[in-house]
Amino acid sequence: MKIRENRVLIATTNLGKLEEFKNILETPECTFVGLDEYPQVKFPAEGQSYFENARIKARTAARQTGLVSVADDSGLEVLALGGRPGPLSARYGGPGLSDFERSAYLLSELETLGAVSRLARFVCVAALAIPDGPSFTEKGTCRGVLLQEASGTRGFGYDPLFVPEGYERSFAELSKNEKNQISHRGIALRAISAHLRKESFLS
Ligand code: ITT
Repeated sequence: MKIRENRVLIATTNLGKLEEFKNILETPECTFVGLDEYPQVKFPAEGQSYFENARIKARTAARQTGLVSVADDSGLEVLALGGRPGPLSARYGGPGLSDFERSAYLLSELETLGAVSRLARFVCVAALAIPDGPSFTEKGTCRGVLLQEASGTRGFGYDPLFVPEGYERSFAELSKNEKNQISHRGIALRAISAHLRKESFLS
C-alpha cells in the first residue's frame, strides 16, 4: 500500500487540535492537509468510546477521500466526577457553549459537589486509516490537577484549567512545544507517526 502523493488528511473539525496534529506529526516525507480542502467529508454521529470514535473518524475520512487519514477522539476525565466528561468533553454542558463557558460549567459543577480532589487526566486515542487497508489506534494520557479558575490564553478547550503533573503552569500557559512533549495527543500521535513512517506506506 502506497500513500498517494504522500498526502495525509488530518480529519478533525477542531482547529486547536489541527494545529497540534501538524506540529506533532511534522515529517518531510508527508504533506498534511486539513478538512478545509475536503469539505464534502461527512462524519456519522459519535459513539461512546474513544477507540470506536477515533477509528470511525479516520476510516470515514479515508473512505470518502481515498487519502491516508488520521484523527483522534479525546477528552478530559475528572476523578471527582467519576471520569466525566470523558468522551463527551466537546459537548459537555450542552451544545453551543464556548470553550470558556464549558470550562466554567465544569468548575461550577465541582464547586457544587464541594469536590476535594482536583485530580484529572486528558486521554487521547489517535487513529490512522489506510484506504482499503488496515487501521491503527494508539492511546496517550496525561495526568494533572484542575485549577480553581482558568489561567492562560494558549491552546484550546480545557487547557486553561489543567496543570500537568510536575508543572506549575496550566497547558494554556505552556508553549506549544512544551505541551506537545508531554500531552496525551503528543504521546498518541508520536506512536501513530511510527506506523505512518513505515516504509511500506510511503511511495
Ligand atoms: P473532532 O471530532 O472534529 O476532532 P472535537 O473537538 O469534537 O473535534 P472530540 O469529540 O475528540 O473532538 O472532543 C475532544 C474535546 O475534549 C475537545 O473539544 C476539548 O473540549 C477536550 N480536549 C481534548 N484534548 C484537549 C486538549 O489537548 N486541551 C484541551 N481540551 C481538550
